[in-house]
Amino acid sequence: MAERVRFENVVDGVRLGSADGRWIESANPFTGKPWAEVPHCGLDDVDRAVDAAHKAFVKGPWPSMTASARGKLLRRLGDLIERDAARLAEIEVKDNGKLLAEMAGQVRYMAEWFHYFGGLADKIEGGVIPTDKPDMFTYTKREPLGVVVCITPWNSPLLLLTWKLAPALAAGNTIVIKPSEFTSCSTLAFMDLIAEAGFPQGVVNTLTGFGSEIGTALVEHPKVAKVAFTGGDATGASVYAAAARGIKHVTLELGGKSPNIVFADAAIDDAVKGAISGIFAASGQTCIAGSRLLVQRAVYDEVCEKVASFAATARLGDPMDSGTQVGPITTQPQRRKVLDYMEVARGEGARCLLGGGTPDRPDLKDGWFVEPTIFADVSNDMRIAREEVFGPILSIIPFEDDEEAVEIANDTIYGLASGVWTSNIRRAFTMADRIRAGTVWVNTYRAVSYLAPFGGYKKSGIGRESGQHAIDEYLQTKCVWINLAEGVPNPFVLR
Ligand code: TXE
Repeated sequence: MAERVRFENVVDGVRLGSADGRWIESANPFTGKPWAEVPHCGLDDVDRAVDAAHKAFVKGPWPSMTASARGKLLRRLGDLIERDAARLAEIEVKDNGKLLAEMAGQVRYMAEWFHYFGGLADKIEGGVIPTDKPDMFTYTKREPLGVVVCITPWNSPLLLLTWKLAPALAAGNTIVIKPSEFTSCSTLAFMDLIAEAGFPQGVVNTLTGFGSEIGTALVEHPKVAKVAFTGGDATGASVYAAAARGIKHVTLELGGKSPNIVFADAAIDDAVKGAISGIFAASGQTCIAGSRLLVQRAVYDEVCEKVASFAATARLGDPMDSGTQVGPITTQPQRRKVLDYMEVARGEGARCLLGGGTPDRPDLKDGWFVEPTIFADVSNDMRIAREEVFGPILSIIPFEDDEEAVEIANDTIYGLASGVWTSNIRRAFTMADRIRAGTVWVNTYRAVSYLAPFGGYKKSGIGRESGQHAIDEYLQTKCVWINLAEGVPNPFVLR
């Protein structure tokens, strides 16, 4: 048996396995073989992690630390991420099979969130309220919520953690991180940097294990104040229901079936590249995947042909190689799901322009690959146009005019992202107004930033991550009334 790397949790500043000594194997999607193991936590471990976070919230150095000192810790963490980005990215690739080129850039970019929210930490201000009661001095304070649980998925574990962790810590909360059972290693490695940056013990804790075993107990835990979740919509709904039972705050970042709309007046070659990056980057395993390509009939044949021939040149291979353009699917169940959707699309009568199965190459046989796949002549009522696949399958849907484009774009339960390709400025603004989604990209796709809010309309989620207001998701407002008058006039009458 090949040597396995063992990663342990961090609870109250101490590295440890699960209470009952069980482990979960973590497999490399390119080799199909386990390469590491992480603790298989159970219900006892849930209590241990939440208790540590709760203790750190109510006593010790964290609650009495100034906001400026907190900000400094976050900025130092950002610096350490810059230093260690290459190492963390390699761990991430071994776990999730995404391209090293993309992961290295992504991890380096994560530092910006910690620098930015570190800067915001001491700009959280309340206000003085000029109330109608002249003898009262009334002011507001904005305070942290308490223990925040960050539940992250397997597609971009560290980046999606960062979107939660940076604002939550800047606001003064303490944390329990529950990473995906498929990709916990990079999060556990990242915990070394939390310690090195100087965060007090118990401020950030981790809890690895299966969501189905410990997820509900964690969300329902009475000492948890908020859950920040990214994942599938079915799991998101059950997290929301569990949080509701305990009246907890939530942010949910869920799935998408995002429309990427090409008008006949667009720069077609740019639009083709936008369509490719919208669906084949990260092997389509992103919540913002532009999985529905809406193309105006006048350029429909041309766009279908160009997208298919461009995608046909994609180089599948080892995600660690700089020449690889498409890597494997992260998990075996997800690969099965993607392949099943190919059958669904065929059964519904969609026309397969490219791919449609697994690559027939001996060097890829151990990895969890599927071919970049394109279906044309899809209609928006087909399952392939309605359900999130989360893989490299593009559905191309024709439309006649702006009205029909808007109708098809919005005819979805989701509303996470969208793209519009046009050279008409009026059309660009009008589409941006009319598309019901949290992000609209015009003549580009997949741009995100620590400065810009991100989140979903409709079933794509609740709340926003990144940007100034993301910190509000981790704060609550207290109103303080100071009576400056002498005496209490009439205790039986509300003033
Ligand atoms: O994700 P889950 P899965 C979509 C995508 C994918 C589908 C299923 O379509 O095919 O979801 O993926 C934890 N209480 N996305 O099943 O279950 C789990 O351990 C609390 C979109 O892998 O949503 C993991 O840490 N937590 C997406 C996290 O939830 C629970 C990214 C996400 O896993 C839990 C990933 C429970 N009852 C998948 N059950 C995106 N929006 O980017 C599981 N978990």
